[in-house]
Amino acid sequence: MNQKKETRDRVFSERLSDVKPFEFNETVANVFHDMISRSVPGYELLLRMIGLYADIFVRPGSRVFDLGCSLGEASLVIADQTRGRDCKIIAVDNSAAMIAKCNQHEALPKNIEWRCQDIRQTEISNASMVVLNLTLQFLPPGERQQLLERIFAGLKSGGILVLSEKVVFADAVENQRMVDLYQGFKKTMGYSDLEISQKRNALENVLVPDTAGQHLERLEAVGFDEIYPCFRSFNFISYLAIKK
Ligand code: GEK
Repeated sequence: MNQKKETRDRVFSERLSDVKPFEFNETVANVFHDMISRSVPGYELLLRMIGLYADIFVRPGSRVFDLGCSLGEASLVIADQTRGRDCKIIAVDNSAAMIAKCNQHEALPKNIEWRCQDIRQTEISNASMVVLNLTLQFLPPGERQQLLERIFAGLKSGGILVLSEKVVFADAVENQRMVDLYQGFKKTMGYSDLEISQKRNALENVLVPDTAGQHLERLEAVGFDEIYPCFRSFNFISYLAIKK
């Protein structure tokens, strides 16, 4: 089997008698780059934007937190953009399989610490940048505000939070339209109807999306002074939130 075949996401390609709740286990970690690249419209662009923000906002002597780092792609982009800037990147994920793969990256930048930890336990301080790239949606809804409060408290003045999320829409027609467009997008990326519907079932109650309004309200409530929805594609949105 060649390398390309091994890393193609086929996790939901066969009909499953029982679709279990989605887990970030070794099977998923092995194909995760392909899975997220084909499942999130604009994923590569989001990484480029994170690199741009790092270039502008990361301060020497500060720390960067990549919360729910998966394979560490955002951390690697940030490390590349901030080379020689004396900042420490703390990349956290509670999936041991993901962190094991992070440690296998070639030519690892020395200033990234890969941490297998629940982000609810991560102490955040002296941060000039915190990234929640498609992670908050996996926390129980009742615990999201508390995490954002801790992030805000741990950010230095002038620091930023990048919050990217899948969203739902309060209006049922708009919501269905976006779901249909998103499923159409996944088909253009090579997923079958079976893969799309089985993954959707597996994510039910595991990925619980908020509305864009809920995100805005929460970001304002915790104290962010400037909030920009810098990216939007179907039912995905990414905010740049700045602490004065
Ligand atoms: C990227 N940011 O490529 N503590 C730690 N990690 C968690 C927790 C938690 N409580 N809950 C979920 N995760 C990445 C992509 S993926 C998004 C992020 C997706 C981790 C989980 O193990 C997974 O690796 C990640 O959050 C979400 O830029 O798969 O849609």
